Amino acid sequence: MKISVMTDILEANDRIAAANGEVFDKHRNLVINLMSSAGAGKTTLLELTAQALGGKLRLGVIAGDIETTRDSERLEKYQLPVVQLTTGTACHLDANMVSSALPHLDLSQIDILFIENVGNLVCPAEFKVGEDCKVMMLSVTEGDEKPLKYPLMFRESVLLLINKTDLLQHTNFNMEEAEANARRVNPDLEIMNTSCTTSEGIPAWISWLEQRYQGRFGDRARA
Ligand SMILES: Nc1nc2c(ncn2[C@@H]2O[C@H](COP(=O)(O)OP(=O)(O)O)[C@@H](O)[C@H]2O)c(=O)[nH]1
Ligand SMILES: [Mg+2]
Repeated sequence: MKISVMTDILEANDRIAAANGEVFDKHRNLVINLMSSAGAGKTTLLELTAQALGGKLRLGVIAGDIETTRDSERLEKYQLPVVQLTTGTACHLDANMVSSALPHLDLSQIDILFIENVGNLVCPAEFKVGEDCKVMMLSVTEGDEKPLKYPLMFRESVLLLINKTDLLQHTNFNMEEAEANARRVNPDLEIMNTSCTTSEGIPAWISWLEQRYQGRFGDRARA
């Protein structure tokens, strides 16, 4: 007898993710599952996003980490509702963990909810959490071959942010090679180059978010 433990786990997860998705739809929340390896710049990007978009759209964050409330402390400075999930040993957020955060957020007061996943280039991509879409970051210090080595996250994402472009000159990261590798894995992937230090690409990211929100829910005015 063959027991497909992973299949069962993912099916159970998908059911909870679908229920989360219904809650998000009801509240007109655009939910972005933001993934990367540790240190690529997710929290820094969210800090910049809060500065740029804070007055226009109401943002909220669920931040996942193995330990500590460091990220939520950084983000709370921007007057955002933030819930920190510490996973203990788990290397990703799953739908059940995200569901447990929802009672701590007033979703009716949020337009875009970011789920900053645990820093890991593998596991987070396997789990739906009820998001509208997955967005990933790859920083130029990580290597341009990573899409080929860790294809799932690149395949599952709709947008790839290649971050830390300010450090390009100090690395052997080849931008064209990285983009070609990413598109080999996912031909539909949108790609933007960003630097949270120089703000290169940040306006394009902000426009992308605004358009995604509009495409999903129209104008911000609520029914
Ligand atoms: N040079 C450079 N450093 C960055 C950039 N984005 C983030 N960092 C730095 O990278 C480190 C990790 O960033 P953080 O946002 O905590 O990454 P996270 O683990 O993905 O949330 C911090 O020291 C940031 O200041 C960038 O675009 N350029
Ligand atoms: Mg972080």
